[in-house]
Formats: sequence, C-alpha cells, structure tokens
Amino acid sequence: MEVCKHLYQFFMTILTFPTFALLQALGRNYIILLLLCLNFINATPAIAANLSSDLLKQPATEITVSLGNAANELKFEPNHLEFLAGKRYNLRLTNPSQLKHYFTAKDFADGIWTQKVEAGKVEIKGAIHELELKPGAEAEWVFVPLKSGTYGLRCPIAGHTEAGMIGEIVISN
Ligand SMILES: [Cu+2]
Repeated sequence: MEVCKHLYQFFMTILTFPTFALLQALGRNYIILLLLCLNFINATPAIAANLSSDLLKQPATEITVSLGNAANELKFEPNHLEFLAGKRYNLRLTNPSQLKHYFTAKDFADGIWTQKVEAGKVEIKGAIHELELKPGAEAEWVFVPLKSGTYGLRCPIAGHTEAGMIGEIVISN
C-alpha cells in the first residue's frame, strides 16, 4: 500500500493549506482513491481510538488459565477458552509447575487488541503473540477480542505439544 501512504502524506500536506480550489483541481477520481486509502490506513488507529474511549472503561472479565500443574502434567487448564468480541478481558496466566511453558496462540493474538501485558512490576504495551512463563510465574494479559473465529493454542516446547499441551480459543460475536 505504498501508493496509499504517498496519497495520505500528500493529503495531510494539502490539509495545511485552506485551498479548496486545489482539491477541485485534483479531480474526483483522485479524491475517491484517496478516501479509500484513508479508510485502509486509518482502520487500526480508529479501532484503537474507539476502544480507548469506551471499551477500556468497562471492567475486565477475569479468566485464569494454568500452564501445566503441580503434578507437572503437560496441559492447559482449562484447555478451552471462550471470549466475546468487543468485551474486555483479563486473562491471568499462571505456571504452578516446575517446568517452563509457553502460551502460544499467534492467530488468536492477531484477532485481538492488546491493551497491556503485566508481569511482576513490568507492563508491556503493544502486540503480543507469545508468552513464556517460567516455573511459578504469573502474567496478566488485558485485551479486547475483535475477530471471531476458532484459534489454536499450544506450548511449543519440545515434546509438550505432542504430549497434549494444546488448547482451543473461540472468539464469538
Ligand atoms: Cu509446556
């Protein structure tokens, strides 16, 4: 979408001049293409802006998922998670086992808007695709699901997926 970026920059430049005549001179097709591009470029920031104004004020529904357990069984508990698009969640991840585990759900992560991930005294903002939890670790993933679908969850540590450390995450409308 290099063309779009160029058009967008151009549009922002001419916005600084109050010259309607200039816009007219550009021709109708150019403007329509420009508006289509603006739509595309601004889609994600627009969603984020809406989220920050309304959705982020709603209390987060807490859901806890355990990566492994005290008996060192290789599984997620629970291994089936359900979320509603447009709601705010606090997914609490714990690792009560003596092994390191991952919470890996890349397609799911692409279908949500992450507000933050909190672990200890650190808060991480921005897109997250995978979390590694050392024995005894805890993390909180605060997000708003956006895209409905059924997504896979797994722990990619050698042997863990094969042993059944997998799960399913459903986002519905
Ligand atoms: Cu694991």
